[in-house]
Amino acid sequence: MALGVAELFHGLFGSAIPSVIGALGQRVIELVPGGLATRAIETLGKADIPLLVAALVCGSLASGALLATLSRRRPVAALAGVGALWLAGTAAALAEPSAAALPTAAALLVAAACGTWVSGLLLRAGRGEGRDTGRTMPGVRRREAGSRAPTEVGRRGFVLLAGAAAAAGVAAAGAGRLLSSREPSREAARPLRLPEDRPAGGGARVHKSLPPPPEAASIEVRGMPPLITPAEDFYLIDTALVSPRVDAREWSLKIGGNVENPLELSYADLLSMPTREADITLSCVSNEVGGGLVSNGRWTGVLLSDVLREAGVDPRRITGSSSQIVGRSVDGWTAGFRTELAFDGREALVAFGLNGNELPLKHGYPARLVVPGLYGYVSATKWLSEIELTGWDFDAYWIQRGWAKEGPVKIQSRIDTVRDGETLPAGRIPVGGVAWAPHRGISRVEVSTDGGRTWNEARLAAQLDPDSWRQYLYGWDARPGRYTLQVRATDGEGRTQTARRTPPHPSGATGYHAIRVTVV
Ligand SMILES: Nc1nc2c(c(=O)[nH]1)N[C@H]1C(S)=C(S)[C@@H](COP(=O)(O)O)O[C@H]1N2
Ligand SMILES: [Mo]
Repeated sequence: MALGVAELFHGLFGSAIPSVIGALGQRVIELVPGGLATRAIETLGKADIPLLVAALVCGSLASGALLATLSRRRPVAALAGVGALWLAGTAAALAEPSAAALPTAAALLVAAACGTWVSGLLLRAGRGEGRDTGRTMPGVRRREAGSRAPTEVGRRGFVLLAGAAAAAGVAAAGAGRLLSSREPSREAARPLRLPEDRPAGGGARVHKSLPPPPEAASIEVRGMPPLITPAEDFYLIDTALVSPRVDAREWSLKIGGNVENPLELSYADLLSMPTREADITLSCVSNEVGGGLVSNGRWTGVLLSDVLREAGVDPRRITGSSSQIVGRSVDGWTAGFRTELAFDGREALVAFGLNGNELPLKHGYPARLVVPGLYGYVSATKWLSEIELTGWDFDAYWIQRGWAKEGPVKIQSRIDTVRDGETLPAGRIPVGGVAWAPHRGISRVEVSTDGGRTWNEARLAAQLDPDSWRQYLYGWDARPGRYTLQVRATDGEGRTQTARRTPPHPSGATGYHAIRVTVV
């Protein structure tokens, strides 16, 4: 009942009174050690959040039951327990950046009171039931002498009352969910509309778009991932239990900290700056060798360096106290990287478009950072609300949880067209996939079919951009037998992937992707 009423308040008042289950879940996500959190995401996949919510609801119901039981003998202790639960829920909710303190505390107090009141009602009804001694017809009960039970409803009555209470709780929760889902909701991204370009000679406002990828950049073979990952297939990693829903008309991006000229840009301001498209492969530090936490997007955005220059940042005058660029999200998440990287020529973007559309909600609408060559956890802040220049001593979200301070993407390659454990007919087998080393590009990919003793040069598709992954294909003339296939790539600077196997923690996995196949 308490949870239901809390959820109803959330539905009525939106993010000012956060969902208590949502907030508790969020705190659990933040408190579990980094490695464990990533592991959970990887092993549970998309089920991680439903499972977490289910666990929290069950836990809450169990603690309610415990307290109700306790209250029969020790009502004061039980009431203190209710107070503790209220405190925990309120603390969790108030840690949400959007929470309004007094209304939240008050709403949760009302919710806790509702729960306590209903429990009391049920307990008194149950007590009448419990002290019943006679074997009489259903619904007719004798009261034990001296019992203070004010109601005497019988077993059926009790079940009815409990059922009604449960139904009311569930209904309140359902109504709350329904109401909160009416907030600006758009799961599917709309086409990105940029303001009109000024006529030629009319000024600096330019929107640079890219031509469609050349055909030579794609190799058409079954199992090859598309050169540009469709937005709905783009890998997804974040700590948000529910994606923040930001209204772009009310949103703004602050650029502050140690800058000459702190500023605040509206969505319209941002879109009317010179924009460009860039093909950038984004990957997660927790991606295992051969894993799927990597995708290639065609991003639209404004150069981060342009935004920083607007704020008076001079790349020749970066000092200790402006050596880190920290991106802050509306949900409080942070990521940081060296300020130089915004000015070294790479297309670090404040991005608001993906594959020609607005950013999907899950990928950071209305704006996020994308920095070629850096893992997402140090750079790719979604639902971006602030860019702050600060000292290197500030540790962002995942750094506080034990991941490496700097997150350059390690060169990696993956076999996609053949799967581990597959049985294939003898003959020519296309062994292909993708290799990436943003922002250095890929110059060579080799495939081994004998467990790494000999290596064969793979054919490379044209390099779309050094920031993008590159497709490769090796035509393997396979005879029957059992084989271990491996792949390794060399980057644009001539450095070849290391064979040494290291786990994702703390700075990204290394080693060759290896799969076993049987040829018959
Ligand atoms: N606000 C916010 N931004 C975030 C994260 C997050 O948890 N919260 N996760 C980061 C991590 S670890 C990665 S790998 C990328 C993933 O971006 P995607 O979900 O769009 O693929 O987003 C980054 N940006
Ligand atoms: Mo990540």
